[in-house]
Amino acid sequence: MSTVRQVVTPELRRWIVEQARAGQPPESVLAAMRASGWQEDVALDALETTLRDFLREHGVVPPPVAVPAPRLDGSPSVVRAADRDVRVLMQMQLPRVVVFGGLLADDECDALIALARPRLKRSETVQQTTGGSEVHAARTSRGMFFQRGETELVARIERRIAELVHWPVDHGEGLQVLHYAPGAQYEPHHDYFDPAQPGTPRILERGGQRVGTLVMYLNTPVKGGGTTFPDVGLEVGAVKGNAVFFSYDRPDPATKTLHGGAPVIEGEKWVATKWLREGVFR
Ligand code: PD2
Ligand code: ZN
Repeated sequence: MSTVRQVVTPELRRWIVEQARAGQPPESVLAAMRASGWQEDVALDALETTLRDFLREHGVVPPPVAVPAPRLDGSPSVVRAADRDVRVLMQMQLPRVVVFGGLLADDECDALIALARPRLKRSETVQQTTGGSEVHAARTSRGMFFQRGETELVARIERRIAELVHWPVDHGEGLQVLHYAPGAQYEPHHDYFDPAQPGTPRILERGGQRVGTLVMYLNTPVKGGGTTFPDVGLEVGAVKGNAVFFSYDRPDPATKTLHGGAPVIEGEKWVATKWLREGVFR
């Protein structure tokens, strides 16, 4: 068996675009490439990169935009965020991920849980086909949203986050609190809205794309419940008061920000998520 890797030719790329234009589903394009002798991995790679470039050239995948970003030049161990010193525990460039220690005080975590608990409902996911929302099996947690600035505590945390990642308070969605019972998880997903989905334009009317996420841990599960980034084999442990921040400068898997909530094995898990938009979220 030959191990020489085949090279994708411009002719193959043109042919792939023609097939896509003719409405052929990717699986049949792939099958046709395999039948004419293309190696599986080369065919898949050609399909993915050709279609991605095609979508970008045709304005379906927008160019990179400015994103929220903590200022970590000089690798400080602590950064000041409004009223609090926050530890920097880990950072990564691609995906852009920063893990913070002590973003929230223990009593702030407890107070958020107490405020959220009576308002929890089965979590819904934004329905990208229509722009509405739906209950989804991939998300077995319960959740609720605060209004931005709803209480003095929520407003204080929002100001802290805004200073931490240098992004205006009014570009943030309302804080979401999620509760995971044992066995509950959040399967890997991207937080940005897929530009290819028909419901996305309606979602983007309110503040544009999501460009960053901050997941704050409100308790420490006994086992499980970390936040995973499968593209890079990273798992951030859920530790009370800590937080994981990640940003994505375009709504594209190239940002490597696929992430999920690992199943809670023992104990329970509470998080508060702040999603940040490109523009003012109303
Ligand atoms: O709770 C988590 O770890 C988690 C994982 C993936 C939260 C989110 N996504 C989110 O709120 O977007
Ligand atoms: Zn997420």
